[in-house]
Amino acid sequence: MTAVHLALGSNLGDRQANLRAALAALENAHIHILRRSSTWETPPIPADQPHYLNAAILAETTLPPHQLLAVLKQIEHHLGRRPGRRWGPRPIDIDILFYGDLQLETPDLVIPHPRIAERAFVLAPLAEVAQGPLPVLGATAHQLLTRTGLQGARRIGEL
Ligand code: PH2
Ligand code: MG
Ligand code: MG
Repeated sequence: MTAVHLALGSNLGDRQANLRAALAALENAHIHILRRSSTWETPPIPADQPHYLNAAILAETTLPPHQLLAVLKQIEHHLGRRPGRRWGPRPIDIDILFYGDLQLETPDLVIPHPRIAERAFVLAPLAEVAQGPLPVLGATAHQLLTRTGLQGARRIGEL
């Protein structure tokens, strides 16, 4: 079993329902959720799209990284995601933030996720599920969040 941190985002349709459906689909795919963040509403980057709901989870899985990625893509497709522009609006996005303390750089998968340290929409929920120093990065999510500021992210309730 490997501990993985995943980030979830939705800015189309019933955003909260999309996040919850993603959690159920992860459990069905034998990705066992150990901790879940609150739901956060966050300004979109880039700004020309609806606001996002974001969340983060700590889970454990036996799937190797690329198989985990394939399962996440299947779940995204199952929940209505279709190919679109990079950083464009989507009903669901599930990203691998950390996979144990693995460092990986392949064309389709980079771990840790490259932009964690700049993005409050990742760090605010992550800080709720990851208390200690983050793998590879060394700082805690809370410390990184203090540097970025909340960037308009606000906690809106239970996931
Ligand atoms: N995801 C993106 C691009 N921009 N902005 C917010 N607020 N939240 C996201 O999850 C997000 C984004 C690409 O994955
Ligand atoms: Mg993403
Ligand atoms: Mg993604």
